[in-house]
Amino acid sequence: MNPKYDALLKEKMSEKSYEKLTALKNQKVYDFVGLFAEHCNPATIYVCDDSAADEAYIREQALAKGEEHKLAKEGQTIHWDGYGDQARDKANTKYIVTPENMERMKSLNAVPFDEGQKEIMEIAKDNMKGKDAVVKFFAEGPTGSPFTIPCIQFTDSWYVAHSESILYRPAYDHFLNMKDDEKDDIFRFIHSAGEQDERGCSVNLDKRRIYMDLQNNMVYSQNAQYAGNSVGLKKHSMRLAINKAGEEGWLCEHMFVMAVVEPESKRQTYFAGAYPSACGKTSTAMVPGEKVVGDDIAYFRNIDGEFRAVNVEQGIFGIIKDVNSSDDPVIFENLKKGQELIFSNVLQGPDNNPYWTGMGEDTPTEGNNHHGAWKLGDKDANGKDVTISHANSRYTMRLDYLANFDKEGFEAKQGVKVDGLLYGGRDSDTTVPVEESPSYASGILLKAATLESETTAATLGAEGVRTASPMANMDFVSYPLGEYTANNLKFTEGMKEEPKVFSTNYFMLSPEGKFMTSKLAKKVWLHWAEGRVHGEYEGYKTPTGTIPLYADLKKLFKDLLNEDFSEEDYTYLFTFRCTKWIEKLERTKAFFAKMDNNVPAHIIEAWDKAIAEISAAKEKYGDQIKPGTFKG
Ligand code: SPV
Ligand code: MN
Repeated sequence: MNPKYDALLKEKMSEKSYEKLTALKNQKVYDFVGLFAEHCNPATIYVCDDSAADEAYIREQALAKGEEHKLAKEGQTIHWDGYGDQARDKANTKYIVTPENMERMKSLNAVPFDEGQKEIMEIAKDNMKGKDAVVKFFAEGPTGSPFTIPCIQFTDSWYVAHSESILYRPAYDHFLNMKDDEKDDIFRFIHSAGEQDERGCSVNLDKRRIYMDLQNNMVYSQNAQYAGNSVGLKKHSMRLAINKAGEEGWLCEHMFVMAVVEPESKRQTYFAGAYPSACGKTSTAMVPGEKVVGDDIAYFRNIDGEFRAVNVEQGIFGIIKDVNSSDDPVIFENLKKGQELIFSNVLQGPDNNPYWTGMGEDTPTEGNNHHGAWKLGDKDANGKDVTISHANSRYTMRLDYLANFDKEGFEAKQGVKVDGLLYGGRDSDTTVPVEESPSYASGILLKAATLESETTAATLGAEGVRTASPMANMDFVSYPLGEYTANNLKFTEGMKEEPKVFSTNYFMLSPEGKFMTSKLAKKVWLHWAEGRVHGEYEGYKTPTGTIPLYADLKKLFKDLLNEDFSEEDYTYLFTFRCTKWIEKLERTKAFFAKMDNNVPAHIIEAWDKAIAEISAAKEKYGDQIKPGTFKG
C-alpha cells in the first residue's frame, strides 16, 4: 500500500497481521503504522481485529512480558507503574502548535510545532527496539453512530493494549466498513513504554513526554506506563475531541452520564455531571438504586433538536483508595469477584490477593506494591512512609459487570436525552447542597464556569485553598477557556429544550467544621433535581437560582434514606451567602483572565451583572439570606 513501507511491514508482521492491516484499505492507517514501524523499530508488530482470540492474546502477552501478574482469583491481574509514574505528568503533556496558533494557545503548555515534533521524534527513535508491538482499533462512543470517533493505537505495552480492550469499544469491523470519504477522520495514538525494568515499569522517566498534535489528531506518548499518560483513548483522545468538538459544534465533557430512577413510577431521567477530582463524581454516578451509563467522559450532540449524550468508554479506570463495602458497595463487590480486572499500584499480599488503603479489611504487613518488595514501615528515597497502595492506585473494569449498568442507554446509537446537568464542586462555606439555575446559560456561567475544589486536611499543602476547575475540565480543555465556555453556551442554540442545570456541593461544613448530612444525601439532591425536571417541586428563589423547600427535602430524606433532616440544618445549609458568592465570582473572573486574554465580553458582562445583583440583594436582605426571604 506504500512501497516505502511494504517490505518492512512484511518483515515485522506475520502474514495474518499484514492481511488484517491491508484489508482495511486505509492509506492513513497504513502509513501511520509504516512510519512508526520504521521509526520506533519494534522487533515485531501484531495487528488485532475484534476477535476473542486476539483479546486473549493481548491478555497472555501482558503476563508473558511481565507487565501484569496473575492474582489468586481467576481473571484478576496486577500491574505496577514506576514509582515516579503513578499520576498524569502535567508538565510534560504539551500541545505542538503551528506558529500562527502559538499566541492563542499560550496558556495551555504549547510548544512550537517543529521544535516539539523534532524532540518527540528523537525520543521515539528506536524506542521499541527489540520489543513486540501491537496495533489495535477502537471507537470512542458507540460504533456506527453519529458520535463515533474511530481510533488506532500503536503501542509496545501489552498492559496499555489490555487496558484499552477493557475500557473502549472494539472497532476493527467499524474500520473495515468505513466509506472512503470517512477514512481520514480518525484519531491516532503512538505509545512506547520505552526501556522497562523487570517489573515492566518504564525506566527513562526523564524522557517521558506526551505531545499532542491537534492539527492532525495524533498523540505521541513516550516512556510512560501510568494509564493517564499512556492510554491514548482516555485523556489524550479527550483533548483531541474537545478541540474537534469546538470546531464542529458539539461538546466533549469530563462528565458521567447516569439515570435517576423514580422509585414508584420507575421513570428514568438522564443527568450528566462534572465534578473535579475528589468531589464525589464516581459515587454520584454510582448511587445505589440509580443507573449508570458512564463515569468519566461524555460526548454531547444536538440530534433532532435534542441534547443527547453517549459514554465515550465502556469501562472504568477508577480510584481504588477508600473503595469499601459500605461506601462503594457496587464496585467493592465486583473487585472481589473472579473476573477480568486489572489492579494497578496496589499491594499484592502473601496470599496473592490485592489490598489497598481504605478497603475496610485487615491488610497484610508485607508483599509487593508500587514501591517494590514492601513491608510495613518501609520508607522511600525521601524518607517518606510507603503506604500499602499508592493514593492514585486504580482498578480497570468493564462497566457491564455492574448490576446497575444501563445497558440500553449505553448502547443507544443516538445516545440518551439529557434532561439535567450537574456541576459539583467542593467548598466548605459558599455553595448550597443543590440549586437549580434559571436557565442553561446561567447554569454554564454561574454553576459550571465557577466550579472550584477546596483542599482538605487529607490533601497535601495548605487547607482551604480553592482551585478553579471550570467544568471540571481544566486539564483537558485544548483551546482557550473563554472560547470553550462560549461554545458550551452556543451548543443549545436551536434545541427544542435545554437541560436544566444544577449545582451541588456535598462538602458544606457546620460552624463546628462538621459535615451536616450523611454521604448518601446526594441521593436526595438527585431526586429533587429529577422532580424539578418534571415540574414537580416548588422552590425558593435566590440571587442565582432556585433552592428546595424544607418540606420536600424532609420527605425525600425520609422516603429515600429513612433519615431525619432537621429544619435547622436545612436553614444553615441553604442560606445564600452574598459576600462568599461575590468573592467566588471575582476569583472566576481572575482565573479566566489569567488563562485567556480574549474572554468574550458577553461572558464577563454576565458575571458583572450577577455580582451587581448579589450586591443589591445584600443591601436589601443582609449578607446571609435565609431560604424563603429573597423575593428577587
Ligand atoms: C482523571 O484524572 O480525571 C482520570 C484518571 O479519570 S486519568 O486517566 O489519569 O486522567
Ligand atoms: Mn477523569
